[in-house]
Amino acid sequence: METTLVLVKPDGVMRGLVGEIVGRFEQKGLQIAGMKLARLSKDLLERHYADHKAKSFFAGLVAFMQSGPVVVLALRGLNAITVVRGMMGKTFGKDAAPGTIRGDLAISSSFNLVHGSDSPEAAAKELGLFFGPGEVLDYTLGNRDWIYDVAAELK
Ligand code: FUP
Repeated sequence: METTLVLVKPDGVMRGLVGEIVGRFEQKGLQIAGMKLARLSKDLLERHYADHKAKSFFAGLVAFMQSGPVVVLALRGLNAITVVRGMMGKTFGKDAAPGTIRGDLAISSSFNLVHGSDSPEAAAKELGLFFGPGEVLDYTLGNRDWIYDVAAELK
């Protein structure tokens, strides 16, 4: 089982797409282990996007991420990091395949609806940045035994 950090970005919140986006993850079988609405500080975003600090789009990206509230999610499941990245699609909606969140719901080359951690190391870092102690929960989904072949997959 992996837990990954997902953000529904300000364009997703402002366009009323939170339910659609979170619903896709739920329908896939991913478990919501943490979820909250937040306004992100510049300091947090600079730490989150530290790898992009030298890029030309950095200032615009930070401004966009502060332009409205975001939904912060911790999603848990088998291969959750890779599964979520696949569901998001390519970085921008203009390039992303139909069937993906960005491919179905976005067309911009700046606004792209969602963020998802891209590696186990990034997930650990980002979950620590966005969630405080006790905000990511352990519980068993009521339909878990129909999402997974528990005996074979969750040993
Ligand atoms: P992704 O992992 O698909 O979210 O995309 P990246 O990690 O490559 O980029 C992180 C964020 O930087 C993207 F969500 C959007 C932004 N970005 C730009 O605004 N312009 C670019 O040319 C590349 C990325």
